[in-house]
Amino acid sequence: MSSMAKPTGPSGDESKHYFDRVRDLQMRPLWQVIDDLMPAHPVPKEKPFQWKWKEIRPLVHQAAEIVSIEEAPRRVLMLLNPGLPREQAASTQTLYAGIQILLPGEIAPAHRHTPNALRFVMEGTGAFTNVAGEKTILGPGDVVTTPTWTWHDHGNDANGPVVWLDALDIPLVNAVSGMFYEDFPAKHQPVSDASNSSQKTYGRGLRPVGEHRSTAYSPILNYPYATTKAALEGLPSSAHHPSEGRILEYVNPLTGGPILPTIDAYLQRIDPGVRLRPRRRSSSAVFMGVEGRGTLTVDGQDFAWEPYDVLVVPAWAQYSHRATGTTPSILFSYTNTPTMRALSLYREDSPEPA
Ligand code: 1HN
Repeated sequence: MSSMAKPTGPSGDESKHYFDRVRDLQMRPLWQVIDDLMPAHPVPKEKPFQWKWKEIRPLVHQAAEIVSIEEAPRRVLMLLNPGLPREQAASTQTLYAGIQILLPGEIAPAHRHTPNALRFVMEGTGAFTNVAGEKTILGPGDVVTTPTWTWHDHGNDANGPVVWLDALDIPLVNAVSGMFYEDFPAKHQPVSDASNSSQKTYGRGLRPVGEHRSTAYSPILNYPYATTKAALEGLPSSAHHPSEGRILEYVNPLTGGPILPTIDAYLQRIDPGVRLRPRRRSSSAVFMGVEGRGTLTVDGQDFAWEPYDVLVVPAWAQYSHRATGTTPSILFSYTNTPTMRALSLYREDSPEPA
């Protein structure tokens, strides 16, 4: 908003008395701050940031030596944005990211909460997640949903550790005072289905007739990596996004919309050597390198990434991708775009490079 003429008023002691009195009564003159309240475009508190997997991986594995699953029922190192207060558990102002490790034989007991979650499996094959009675075995690259208020527990029957990225909307839920949490009365909830039936039905363009389930989130529990990657490789070259390359969104097949009510998620592929067009969005995003290597430039800052590095693109930051390896660059990402759209606050554009 443009500056208004600042009214002249009493001066000296009289003026000080006035402003002290205003402050004492829990008021503040709008005219002193209006320009800061309404900048012309979003000025998010989160900063562009990168966590390098080669630096954080040893600490994730050490966590499993330092603390037992009984002491830490979710053994997670949170990825905190340096621009945000540590107690907010925030990677962006609305999104959380953390890395979880579960050793063979361990159980992360069943509970439910209002924050929505999804997971991207990084290391280990054979652990499982049970969400609302459906149990699925996890492998690297699988994307698993844990929608709002669904019971969920994890276990590891495999031989080695399993490590995954947790994506949640915790800062958003706290900002609107929407947090509810409950423990399940047993470590594991009963298994009613262990055959990936949600994937086999809804993931193939089918739906059970007469079923009335919530369309607020995807009915599919596990989007396996092999399937998503094959779809990505099979995309025709005409399906090329100018700023993202070949990109697929994990969707709710009942609506064609985002996988979760507050979070959308993507897998993309950029051919070796390609530099894509800059872009900015009013949503914030978290990217994770999966295969190959690349450089993500955010507001002029270059972040060279390798697999499993995690990167933050703040709201309205201009970013662009470059694939710098000899093999294709594959990235997973999630954003708060569904939240912004629901509030009629989503915008995007592709400014010319500075
Ligand atoms: C949670 O329930 C999980 O279920 C992971 O694996 C991360 C971070 C904060 C609060 C709850 C999980 C979480 C979490």
